[in-house]
Amino acid sequence: MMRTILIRLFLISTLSLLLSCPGGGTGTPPSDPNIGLYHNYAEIDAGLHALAAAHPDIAQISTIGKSLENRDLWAIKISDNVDQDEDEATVILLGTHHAREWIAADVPYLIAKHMIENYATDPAISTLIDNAEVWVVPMVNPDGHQYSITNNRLWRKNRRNNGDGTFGVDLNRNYGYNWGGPGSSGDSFSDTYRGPSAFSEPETQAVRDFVQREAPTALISYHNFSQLILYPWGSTYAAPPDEALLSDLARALRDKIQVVHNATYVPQQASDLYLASGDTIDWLYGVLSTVGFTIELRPRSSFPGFELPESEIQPTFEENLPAALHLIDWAIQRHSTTSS
Ligand code: 0X9
Ligand code: CA
Ligand code: ZN
Repeated sequence: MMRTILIRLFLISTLSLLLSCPGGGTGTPPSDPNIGLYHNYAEIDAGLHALAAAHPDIAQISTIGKSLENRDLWAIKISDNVDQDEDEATVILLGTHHAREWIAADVPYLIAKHMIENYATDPAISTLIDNAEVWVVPMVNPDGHQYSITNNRLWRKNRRNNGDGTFGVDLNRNYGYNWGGPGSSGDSFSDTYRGPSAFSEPETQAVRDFVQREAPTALISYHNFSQLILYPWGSTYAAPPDEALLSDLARALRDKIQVVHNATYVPQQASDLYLASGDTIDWLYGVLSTVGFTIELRPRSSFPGFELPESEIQPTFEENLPAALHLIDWAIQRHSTTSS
């Protein structure tokens, strides 16, 4: 009798543990805001400022707006004559729209750091920086990221108080192209809640205004997980007008990633993963006709899912660096043939 109860208790607690952690890990809130080798908001803030202070000739800090909880959305611009807006190709790297996707902040942050710190010694990098304006915004959703550290490791959305007892809007369903279409939810409790209207959130408004101002030639939005390189469309199965160009570029990025640590990232149209409406890349491509990719970083599968061990930060950065550099190089070529 006692044994049956114990077994039952064991089964119930195991089951509820599994249910509470769709990412496959423990899902327990870390008590310490220090997240080891991952960078929290304060560390990225300080790190970006230190980089700009040490390399004022090629790196400049600015804020593109504020989050709902009033955190600055920091951007670092990397270019020669960094204080001038030159007629050069512009490439934007965006990180962490989704709170629990910590690696998606570290990868663009480490790419920015690497480019700045190797400008003086690596001719391939100095050529790119001399001919392009690279903007990196490592954390589009700092409020959610912080909440995923302090309260709920698997939090996804921002921290909007929806006024009905629920919190959060999915920033990657809040952009204003085909907003409200398939693969987004009108239910405020849902993890893919699109918000009350397109661009209802200060974070997506800030990205919209910033991207429109800078008019990039190409953009990457980092997410995890699954190891995918996704190109538009995401909200329809229809082929994008530039399908050949987009799939060729996605395969080139795949190859650049693969040679580093032999990791497989699969290039595909975003809707072939699943339909989702209101994401960054569909808006970018649909409204501005700009080439963009969602890169889903490590790991490959739901074990360990979002809870990627910190030992994988460095290799994930290393394999994504040459892909980002390749896209910058591509943007420089494209800019030189489309302008003048
Ligand atoms: O669902 C998302 O927003 C992205 N995946 S994640 O697991 N990081 O949340 C993918 C967005 C890509 N767009 C489409 N599939 N339409
Ligand atoms: Ca410049
Ligand atoms: Zn994501």
